[in-house]
Amino acid sequence: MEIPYWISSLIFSFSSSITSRLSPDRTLSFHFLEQPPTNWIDNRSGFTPFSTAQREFTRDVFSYFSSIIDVKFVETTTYSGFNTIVLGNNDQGGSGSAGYMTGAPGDEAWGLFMSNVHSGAGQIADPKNSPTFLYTYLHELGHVLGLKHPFGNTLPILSDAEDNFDLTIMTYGSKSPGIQAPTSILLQPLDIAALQYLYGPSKTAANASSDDTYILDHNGRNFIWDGGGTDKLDASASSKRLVLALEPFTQGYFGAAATVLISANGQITINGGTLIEQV
Ligand SMILES: [Ca+2]
Ligand SMILES: [Ca+2]
Ligand SMILES: [Zn+2]
Repeated sequence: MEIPYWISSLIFSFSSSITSRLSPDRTLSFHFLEQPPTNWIDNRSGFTPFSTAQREFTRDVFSYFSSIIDVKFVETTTYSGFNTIVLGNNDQGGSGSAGYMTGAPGDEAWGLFMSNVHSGAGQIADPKNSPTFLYTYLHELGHVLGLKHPFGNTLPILSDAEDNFDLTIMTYGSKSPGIQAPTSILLQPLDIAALQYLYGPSKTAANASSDDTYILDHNGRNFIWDGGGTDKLDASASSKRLVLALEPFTQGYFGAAATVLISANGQITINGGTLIEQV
């Protein structure tokens, strides 16, 4: 199956090496480092453990991710190499870096490190209410789970029209200065589509245990996902021509023809792993 641009623009070439870390029962471990392992070189500069508030925030974030993708995140008190997402703060120098992901092939760890100097220093006590921390943390965790930037030199990328915070937290937002990053724990439609391509939809989300009807909107975006049950798409509110495929990764549309952008009004797509039974 050809993967559409709105997913391939957000997936690392090595994302399968990340998803292969998932255990057979669909668990990923995460671990708050108290100190970096002695054999580490790259990530130990100025290391400090996560604060209590950062740990509470982290548990909330993983709980939210579990409501989107079919992964259980389990906190562990032991560090066991590449099966465990590690979390800590360190000194990322004077560049103003707020955080970074590690976990590409060849890296010494899999996880994320938040800055504890300069602008990063202030967020440690109250991460929930630091917009910069909140956005950076979700963005880096997106990287940790296999998402890349939708811009830059690693093709494919999104067009400027879709490279914005309304569609993905993996953007830097520079193409659309008027659109701000989320200020609460939130993934956007293209993040969800890409993560569900990698992991499938959550089996613990509310929609996984209910029979749901999704109203298709010819005046809005239609990114459809559902974790289980007997589910229906309803287009009865529109009298426009409708072309619709129930296979994931396709583009349906209201009107005469599909538009170039999946985020345009009246376009429809069903995410990977979602089964819609009725129209
Ligand atoms: Ca359902
Ligand atoms: Ca279903
Ligand atoms: Zn990034």
